[in-house]
Amino acid sequence: MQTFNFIYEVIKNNNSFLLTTHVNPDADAIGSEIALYQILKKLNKKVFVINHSETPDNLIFLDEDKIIEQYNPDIHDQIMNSVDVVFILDLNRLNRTVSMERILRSLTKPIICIDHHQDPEDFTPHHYGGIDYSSTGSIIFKMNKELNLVELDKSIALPIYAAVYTDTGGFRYERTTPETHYMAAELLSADVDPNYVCEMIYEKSKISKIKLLGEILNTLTLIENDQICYMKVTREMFEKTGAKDNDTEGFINYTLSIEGVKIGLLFYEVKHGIKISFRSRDNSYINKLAAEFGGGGHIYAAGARIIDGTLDDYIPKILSAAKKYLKQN
Ligand SMILES: [Mn+2]
Repeated sequence: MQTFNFIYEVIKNNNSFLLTTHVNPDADAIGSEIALYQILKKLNKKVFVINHSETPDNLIFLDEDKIIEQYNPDIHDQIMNSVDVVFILDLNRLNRTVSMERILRSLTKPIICIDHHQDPEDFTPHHYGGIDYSSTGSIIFKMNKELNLVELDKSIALPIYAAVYTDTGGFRYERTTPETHYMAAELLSADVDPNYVCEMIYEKSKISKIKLLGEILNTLTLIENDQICYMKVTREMFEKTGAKDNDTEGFINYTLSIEGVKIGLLFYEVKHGIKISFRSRDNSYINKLAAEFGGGGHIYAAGARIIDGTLDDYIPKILSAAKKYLKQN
């Protein structure tokens, strides 16, 4: 079993840290950053949290002190060059940091990756976590506990709870274990209100988002004896409803919520090209389908982006490729 001793030494022997995460951050990404920020601050370290993307509206409650900055090379390259250590959280490919990838690759200081995705890219020798963990937040929790770094108070427990709660789909997904619930019990004991977290993340939608959901559900189509379900979202739908790009978070889950559906796909038209979300169940290794189109992710949840691709070109190609992944069963 992997220990966190190297991280202990790195924290002990250094003073300044940069934390970052993936494009379009979710609650696991933001929650892990804020929790690790709080841990390091309590240890009297200097900490910067810099992301490619802005924090989605429904996660701003995790960053009430506005710790997270959005990457601007003119301001942040100097900081990134000067910090002692970089922590990269909740991502397995450095290109998931988009505009920050170039500078991250140029750094010669220790980079520590804490993540739970499949097949991590070899951009550092220091990877912690792995696919047995339900969330990156749960790795931070375990690390803090095993290394006895700081006391688990609400400022750490709340972002970790948000990370764990969302990445397990509200304690529903496969990697939800007795340990997940023991951890949740400890987090709630640190004064986290589960109802508040759920309400802030899932129950503060703008009407524009729900209208966009309506538009997207209107495109829902079932093929291959109703085993593959796909939907699409176009720029026109955003214009019509006034919704924002990150409002589509979680919509893909409607595909797998239909009885008998084994593969769910959501095709997005983005400013440059298209993006695809892939979901599956029953041993359909959907990350391999994503990889066919230059993407990746978890076994049952993956994504891809095709610059210069169009929905009309790629929907038929991807649907045709998706059929192979049903036959594995
Ligand atoms: Mn995650």
